[in-house]
Amino acid sequence: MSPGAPAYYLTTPIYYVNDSPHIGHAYTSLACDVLARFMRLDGHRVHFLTGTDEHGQKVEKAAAAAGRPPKEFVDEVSQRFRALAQTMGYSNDDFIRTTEPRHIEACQQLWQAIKANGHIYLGKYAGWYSVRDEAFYAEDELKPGPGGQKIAPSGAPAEWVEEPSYFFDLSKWQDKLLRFYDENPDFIAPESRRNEVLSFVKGGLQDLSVSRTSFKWGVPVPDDPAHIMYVWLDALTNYITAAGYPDTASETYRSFWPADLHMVGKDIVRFHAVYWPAFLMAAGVAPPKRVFAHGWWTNEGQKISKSLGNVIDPVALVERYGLDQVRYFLLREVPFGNDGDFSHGAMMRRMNAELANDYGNLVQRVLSMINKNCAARMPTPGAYAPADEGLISASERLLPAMRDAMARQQFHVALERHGEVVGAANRYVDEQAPWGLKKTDPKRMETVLYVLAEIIRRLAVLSQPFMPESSAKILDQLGVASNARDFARAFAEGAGLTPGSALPAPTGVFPRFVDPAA
Ligand code: ME8
Repeated sequence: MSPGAPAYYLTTPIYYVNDSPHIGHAYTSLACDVLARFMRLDGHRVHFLTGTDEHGQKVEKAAAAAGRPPKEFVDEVSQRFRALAQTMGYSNDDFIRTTEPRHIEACQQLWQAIKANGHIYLGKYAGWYSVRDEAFYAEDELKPGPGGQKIAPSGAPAEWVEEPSYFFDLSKWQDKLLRFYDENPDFIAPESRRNEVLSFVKGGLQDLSVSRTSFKWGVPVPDDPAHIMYVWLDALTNYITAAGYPDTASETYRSFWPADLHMVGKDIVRFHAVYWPAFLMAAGVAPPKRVFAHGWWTNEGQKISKSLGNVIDPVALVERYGLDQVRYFLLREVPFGNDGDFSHGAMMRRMNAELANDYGNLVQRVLSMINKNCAARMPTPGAYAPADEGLISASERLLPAMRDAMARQQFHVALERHGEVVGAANRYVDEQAPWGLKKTDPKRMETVLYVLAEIIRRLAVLSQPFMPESSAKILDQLGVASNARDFARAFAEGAGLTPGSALPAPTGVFPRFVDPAA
């Protein structure tokens, strides 16, 4: 990648290490991974960050419940998130942990910058706090629960807290934030989340408590270590830590900050789209360019929760169905941004219909015909007929169509467009019936098989971000060199397969899934 290539910095949330990773965490990171791979193949210098959020009362309590010192506990659980990243094939460039010295330094520097600009003052917090959400709530946001409890909109219980606290003057940021959203209409997506954030900010903002004194597991406030920083101020700062902050003159910082995209779930949009830009503006640091808040997965119609015992383990899914199959399903099944329901039935339907029958069968039948009828060599095409031109130009339009969908994080649309070209290619096979041409018109048979091999090359180049292993297998079987698989080379004028080149024996790429329980 040339140093002059445009930079692209994207992040996942950093996950709490109070518990093992589940499908929800895998989903957000997967979406980022696909985008990171797409942008790399599309000529960008990508920095893809994920990591773990290791401070705060929730993690401290989880460590205590496990009977372990917090540091020992977070070391172990963080490792599980790292292992998940490997199992899922994530291509992250960095993995940040908030207990690292580089991060503690960045938090303290950011605090000092906000304070030096006059936006932090000492006071006393008396109000509601939910440890599970690590969030403060106003009285009118809470509902009564069993045993006189107060329940937050997320369903988490809140408790009354009274303690000395530093405050961030969030109430003064309403107009500046509204102006910022107005000037940056793409800052929050999708539209529904943008509207939610706008109405929250228009409703008026209260100063935010940004330090706690009743427990110790966190980053000490500079010059007043009896206070530790509010875990969200600590956590959000990870995004600039990993860009090199406070070294704002560094090459990494200048290339990658402001981040191009923070990908998050809809549960934490307020922290990312309200508090975070306000903190940054208060410190004189540019806010990120975009926050995309995706929807929520349920399991066979039920909320996913440990107490219901229906947590989906992504590793078990990958073992059962295959990595690329899981990657494909999660991003194809649900319009990105909407809520979605996981079901094994839907998983099997998609992998059998769209991967095995449509994409897989296209590849397999074309490669087998070439192997059998063209002596395992890439056929030599003659002049193209209108049907050939039609299919070739549909595949040419696919790159810009997918690029457009990916720029809007519409992963399902990118895959839908891809599936349309697969469908068109399968129809072309049926219409051209190359198996019947061997005796009647062998030159035409070669042209048809060449056109198909060429379409498959393009389809496989474009499915790499979603299904890296399977796409590589297809490209290997077509004899495409590994340095000719990025979009610029694969779609350059004159790029194509080499007639007469020897091809390996074809092997299936997308097996049909037979349900052992059926
Ligand atoms: O909130 N469906 O961490 P967290 C879809 N540490 N996505 C889901 C999901 C589900 N059922 N469950 C979880 C935190 N997620 C903070 C973040 S960032 C500076 C700090 C995903 O471990 C989704 O991305 O609770 C959600 O936002 C995130 O996991 C919450 O992870």
